[in-house]
Amino acid sequence: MAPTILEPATPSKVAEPALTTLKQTLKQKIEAHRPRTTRLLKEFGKVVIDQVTIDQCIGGARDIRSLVTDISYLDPQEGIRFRGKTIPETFEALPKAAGSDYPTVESFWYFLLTGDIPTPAQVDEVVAEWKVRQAVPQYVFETIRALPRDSHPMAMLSIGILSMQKDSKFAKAYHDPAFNKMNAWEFLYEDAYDLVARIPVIAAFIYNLKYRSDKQVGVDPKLDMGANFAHMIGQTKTYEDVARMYFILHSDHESGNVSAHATHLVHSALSDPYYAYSAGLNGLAGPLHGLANQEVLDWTLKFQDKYCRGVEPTKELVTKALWDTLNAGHVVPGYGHAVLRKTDPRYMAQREFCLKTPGLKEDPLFKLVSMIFEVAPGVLQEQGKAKNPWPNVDAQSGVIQWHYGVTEWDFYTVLFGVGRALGCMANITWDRGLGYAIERPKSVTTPMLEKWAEEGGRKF
Ligand code: HAX
Repeated sequence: MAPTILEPATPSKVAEPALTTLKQTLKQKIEAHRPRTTRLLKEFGKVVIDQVTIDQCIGGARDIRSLVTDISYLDPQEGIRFRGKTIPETFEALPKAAGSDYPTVESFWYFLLTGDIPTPAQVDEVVAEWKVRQAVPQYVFETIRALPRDSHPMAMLSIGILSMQKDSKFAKAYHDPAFNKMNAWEFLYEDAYDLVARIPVIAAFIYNLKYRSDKQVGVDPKLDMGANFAHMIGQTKTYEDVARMYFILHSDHESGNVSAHATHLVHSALSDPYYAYSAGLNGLAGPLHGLANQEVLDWTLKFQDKYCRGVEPTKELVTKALWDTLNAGHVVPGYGHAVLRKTDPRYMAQREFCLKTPGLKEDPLFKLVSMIFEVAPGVLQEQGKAKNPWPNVDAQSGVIQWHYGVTEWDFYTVLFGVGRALGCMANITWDRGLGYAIERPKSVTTPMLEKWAEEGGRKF
């Protein structure tokens, strides 16, 4: 007989997630790191490391040292280091995919999370786990398919990621009495890992939905992430290294850029990774950030159409087109950076890939982009506004995609978003591991700034 009075529900104990080598290593690293953060806070919390000026306050918080991450560091002159390694050192150190000069994305994920170069056996373990985690729930595809087909692919990606929130292991565990500040990261990690494994499958689905008449290709369980992505979007083997290189290069750029910062900020309220990365993707979709790679192609093709009808592009024509862009009040996409003060090493890594890949260096689009590289820094210097006249990652990335037949350039930011997930998810796993606080900087008003300006500074 059914009971007439409902018993109070017994709190369900959160299931202990399995400890793989990666998770075990991460657990040891996080536990070893925690006392360092605690000591800095407790013993040195009031040590001054920066000051804030009015132009930083109005001008996008540029250069204010107020975020911590050990996943990557961006030096204005040298460029990015992932876990202390430059891009060439990273590619050199990690175990390579079978028959490839490039590492698997899975080995890079291990490296980003732990700072350790995984052994081939550890990489195999991650590759195997990745294949289990990459199963995307059917409702994600249905959600994306319900959107107007002319939605931007970044909107589709962001919504697809957000739709998985209902199954967040972190959000579910939050309400369990067994959830606490020490183990919270373990549930975060489960979602983060699921998200990085699923996002390439979702991206490939969007590609096929929008540009290949919804002809979907299932995952091939024999392939690593990069090879599988190539397979799913209908590419041949030659694209596999493009995918591996591209996702690794776009993964992380320390934590102050819009996509990483938005992800960190939203997660700092203990919103789960699906909420957080959907927000990160929404920031990446801006033309001053990740959308710049689409803008570069748009600019370059319009240049060919408008200035080069029946004539070869020349430096004079490129110079004229650049000035026309600047005089119309637009930015030159793919040039400039908020932190970097030299050519982006991610640009150079992709340029080197083009130079060593037969067929690519002869591609007219590559030649044109190289010509822009020769001319644009001088034009921007002459204009005298941009603090950094050199190209960033986005100036080169579209050329490679275009060469391999991925010519739908409004998809390029989605590719960026697949790679950026690795850095953002590694970062918020550590945010939780170290118990970083909810983010909440302080605002001031314009009259306050005016008063402090007249007084020569704020009196403390
Ligand atoms: N073309 C024209 N003008 C530029 C410029 C460019 N490529 N880069 C900077 N400027 C201008 C700025 O618009 C600004 O003008 P105002 O004073 O009139 O506002 C002035 O130069 C000073 O800007 P800055 O301090 O050098 O640059 P910011 O830190 O403010 O902005 C940006 C950095 C990357 C947003 C900027 O360089 C830009 O808009 N570049 C073009 C878009 C682009 O390539 N974005 C991708 C950047 C890399 C990235 O995040 N990838 O995802």
